[in-house]
Amino acid sequence: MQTFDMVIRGGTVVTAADTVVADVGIADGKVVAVALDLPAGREEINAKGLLVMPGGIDSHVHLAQPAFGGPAMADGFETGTRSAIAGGNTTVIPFALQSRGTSLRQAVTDYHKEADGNALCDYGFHLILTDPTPAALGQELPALVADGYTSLKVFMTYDDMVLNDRELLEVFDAAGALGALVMVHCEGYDAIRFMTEKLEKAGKIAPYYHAVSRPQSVEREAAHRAISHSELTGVPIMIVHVSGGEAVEQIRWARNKGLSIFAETCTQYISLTADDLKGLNMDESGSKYVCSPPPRDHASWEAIWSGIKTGVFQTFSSDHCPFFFEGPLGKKHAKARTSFRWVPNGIPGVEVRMPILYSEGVVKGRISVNEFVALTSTNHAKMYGLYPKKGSIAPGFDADIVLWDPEKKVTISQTLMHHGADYTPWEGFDVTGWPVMTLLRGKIAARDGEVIAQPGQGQFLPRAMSYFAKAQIAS
Ligand code: DUC
Ligand code: ZN
Ligand code: ZN
Repeated sequence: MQTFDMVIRGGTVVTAADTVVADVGIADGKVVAVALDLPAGREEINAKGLLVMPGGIDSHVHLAQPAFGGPAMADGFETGTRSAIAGGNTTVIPFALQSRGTSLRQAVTDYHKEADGNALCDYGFHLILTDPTPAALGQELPALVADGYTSLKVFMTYDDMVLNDRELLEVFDAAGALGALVMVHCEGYDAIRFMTEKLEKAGKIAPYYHAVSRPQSVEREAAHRAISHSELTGVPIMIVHVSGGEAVEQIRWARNKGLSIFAETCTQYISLTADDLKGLNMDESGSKYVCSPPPRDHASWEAIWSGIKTGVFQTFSSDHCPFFFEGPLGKKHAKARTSFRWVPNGIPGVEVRMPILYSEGVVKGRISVNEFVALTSTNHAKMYGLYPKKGSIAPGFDADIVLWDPEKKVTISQTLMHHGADYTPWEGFDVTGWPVMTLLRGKIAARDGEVIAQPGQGQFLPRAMSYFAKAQIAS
């Protein structure tokens, strides 16, 4: 008879497909049984009244990354993954950024030094390709894809990262030949530069003007251009951090045309607005919300929800990109006060992604709990080559599980957070539904707000090819 290291008993097991009351039997870090009335395990967890869901996979986080006009980030791998676990996640996929003039392999080596031995949850890496030399595309990329770095991000803006159209086409082509998935940051470089300089000349330098400098048209134009390049090369792409209805329309149009365009949205685009950047009396507290693309308005929230409900978006991520608010490294450091363009660009959110989507989505009746699981876990695993190891609860999957109290009411506050940043953009935001226990490969990693997992418990995940990119190439 099967023996279990642990049985999670009597909870409501939710996957992307099904909702059933069942016990979950775990052995050697894997789910081995989902059934009624399993025999006793060595350890028993009473999950009555709780949802038993796959641990969250946040496929868009930045840790220990020196970029985005910022000083050092507020999170390295230890605090960032601690925060992830506290928020119900068991896997994150941060980025290994290639600095121009250096090799992709060097970037991967450097980020492993940051992550290995420090991470509390499992992790993979996307590459960020900023220097698409023939060697990078022809030699390094094939070798890295073979080693399990099967996705890469490119930027259409930022001085030190932007690729021109020819370069984008070359990267799409090279990635497509390998079956790697290309993630695209869609905001137009020249339009942003033009607006930034114009605003600064007019003395409009407060954090709020960050949002004015990159309106939806800037995202829409870039999204359309990326889609056109995808069409020309025949290579699927994932448009990340989509912020509003104008880009949604482009993606919907492309998908209706039969193009393989995938898309991600993030917590801030259903819960923050550009008005948050104003701060009190236009002071620098608006910088707490500076991220790119910027949060928009209530109409955009509705457009994003419509995209979520109609399948425009496969993944819902945090784009956790944490900076301090106070201090010489903070968002209001001396130079940042001279113009919005110098405000470190990003916000911390890995810990609140699941609670905010659950509360705004499931509790308010916009999505089903199964869609919640797809958007926060299963689709990330499928999109980024982690399925069927991660992303569901069924025999053979890693026992990465979050026990979720669907009734628990919490007011988000910095005092509850485990991240390294000194603030949360969602201070005072009320949610219903909260993770009460997180299991990583069958071991309790967090319980009732206390993180138990230790640095080094997280394992590096070499990833297979994207299920979606592969499927599209095959068809
Ligand atoms: N893009 C990201 O993906 N994260 C933070 C800032 C940015 O421009
Ligand atoms: Zn980006
Ligand atoms: Zn990002």
